Amino acid sequence: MVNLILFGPPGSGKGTQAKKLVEKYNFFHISTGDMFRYEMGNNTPLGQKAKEYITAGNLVPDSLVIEMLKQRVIQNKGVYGFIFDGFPRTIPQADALDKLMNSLGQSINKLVALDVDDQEIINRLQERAKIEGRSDDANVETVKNRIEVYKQNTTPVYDYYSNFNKSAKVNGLGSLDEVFDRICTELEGL
Ligand code: B4P
Repeated sequence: MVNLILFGPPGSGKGTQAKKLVEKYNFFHISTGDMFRYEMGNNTPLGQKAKEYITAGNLVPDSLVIEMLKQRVIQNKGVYGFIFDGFPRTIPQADALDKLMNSLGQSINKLVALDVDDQEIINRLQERAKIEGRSDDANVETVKNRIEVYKQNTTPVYDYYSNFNKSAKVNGLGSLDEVFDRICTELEGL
């Protein structure tokens, strides 16, 4: 079983590349962003709580994210491998994920980070705002806050897995296929 974290700033291509990885390797895809959008779309109590954070470009509190993630993993523990997209985004989330995987007799094999500069992120998310109308993409100040939150709270997760020689950075610029090939190269030999 291979378990992968797909990492990177907002709009770096995590969700886009996760779909391609699922097609090729049959991973079970868990996107905490997609899960929250589902909850918000259905106006559930969790969705209502998450909405104020997401709309402002802030992280949803760890306790809410971790509980939601745990349930999804445990419900699907027999799969070939998980691809975690947008999780973990903080050190407490990384700790919780490691403990959860340990309790299932598994571990994270690799973290692949997509490297994309701030201006490209802003351009991509402005384009996506026109197509998908996501509340957290439309306002440039909100996008800038998401980038700042990523730098402050989320980049330490890259170093956390570097300590175990599990982190790798790939260039996230270029065509979808070019980025995909770079990620696949990192997965060789796992
Ligand atoms: P996410 O859903 O994870 O949002 P994201 O980072 O914008 O998605 P992603 O990075 O996958 O988008 P993609 O590049 O595929 O999270 C949304 C919010 O939920 C967070 O801000 C937070 O509030 C909350 N949340 C989620 N998880 C959380 C957690 N663990 N803890 C706390 N809060 C959490 O797509 C971007 C665009 O770029 C697309 O339009 C795509 O077409 C385009 N694109 C992709 N690759 C490209 C390429 N190579 N070239 C050109 N364009 C490309």
